[in-house]
Amino acid sequence: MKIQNEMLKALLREAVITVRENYRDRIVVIYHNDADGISSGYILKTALMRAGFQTEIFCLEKLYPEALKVLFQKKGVFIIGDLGSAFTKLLSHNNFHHNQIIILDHHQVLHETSDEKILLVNPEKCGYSGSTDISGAGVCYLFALELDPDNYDLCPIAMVGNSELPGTFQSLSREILNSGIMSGVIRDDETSDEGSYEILLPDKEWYSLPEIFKVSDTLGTIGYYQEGFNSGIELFEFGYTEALRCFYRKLDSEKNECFQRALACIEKNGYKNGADLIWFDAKDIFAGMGNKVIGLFLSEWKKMLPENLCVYILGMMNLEKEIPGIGVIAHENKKVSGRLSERMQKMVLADRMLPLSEIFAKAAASVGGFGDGHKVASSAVIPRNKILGFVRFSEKMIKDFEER
Ligand SMILES: [Mn+2]
Repeated sequence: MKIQNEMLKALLREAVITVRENYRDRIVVIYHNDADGISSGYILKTALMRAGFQTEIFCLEKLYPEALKVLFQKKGVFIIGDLGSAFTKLLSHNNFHHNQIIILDHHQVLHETSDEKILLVNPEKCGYSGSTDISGAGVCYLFALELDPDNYDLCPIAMVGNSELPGTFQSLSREILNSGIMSGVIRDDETSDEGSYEILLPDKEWYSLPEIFKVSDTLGTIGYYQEGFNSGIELFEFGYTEALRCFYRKLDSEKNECFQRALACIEKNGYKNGADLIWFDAKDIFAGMGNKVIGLFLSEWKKMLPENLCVYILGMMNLEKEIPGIGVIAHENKKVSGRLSERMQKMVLADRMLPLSEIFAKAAASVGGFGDGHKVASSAVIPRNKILGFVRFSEKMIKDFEER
């Protein structure tokens, strides 16, 4: 696959050179826990191992400062896949050994970093959209190709990550797809609708791309506190085994039960109405599940809301005190997730209303938390007792924007 964009090409080349020049005895890979993140982690681990680098991999659902403090005690090159773009300040601040950090990501870049120890590889800097053109795994795959063109067999995994993009594949994700079809690791799914694909995994079996996306996402997010991200890596390494099918079905039914409980709670107690936004605090309904579950729930809830509603939709849940693979951290935090009703989504995409990513980053910072995301879907971590502050700040930002 040939990348036409000179700037992106140069960034990828710089990333590979930076790894080679700074490598001593290990590379620490940090990856996100959803389908795109696990795809990123698998691609990085595999490509780096093939190139002869020692790697250690860690899955994080958020760049918690407490987790970064533990991880940065290690010395080495750090590569962060599918998260980090909005958090270069936080990374600089916790990087006390001055390790070299390379971010391979597609989330919105809020400000360019001046820290020379951080290399931010994000196609958004090169004129692409991280919301529609390429995923984190897509970026990791382009990096893997730059490391060695023989890594083209990782293309199916890049497409698992790209499957989180809305609509049909376009731009860079389309080019990755086409190159996979050309090299025979991706094919049309003849049993399904137009635009549906099958991918070849290392067990030499063909699988439905949407199915592998859905399964890896559930393993990593719903199963986060049961180390489902390791099962996700296993899925890419050994295929969709009977044991993984069992685990997936268990997680999926647990999730559905909790969705029913949350919807029943809204039915009974209602939800909160603000100016241009509505919100629901699920509290401990999703205890034991990774925090993406609240975003998934919002997407379900959104489908049931009246069609003419034009609002930002917020959902909250309490966060666990444990970070798998890191340990227990002393925090009393909430996860806030944001989505848009259909009408509001049209407004935001036409730049007639504020993108969620901007609201979440600023509103979270205003109450001592942190947030990021994409225009139409975002998340934040804030102190438990700061929900109202977060909501009020968001409302004020929206109002100021409308009155500008
Ligand atoms: Mn992603």
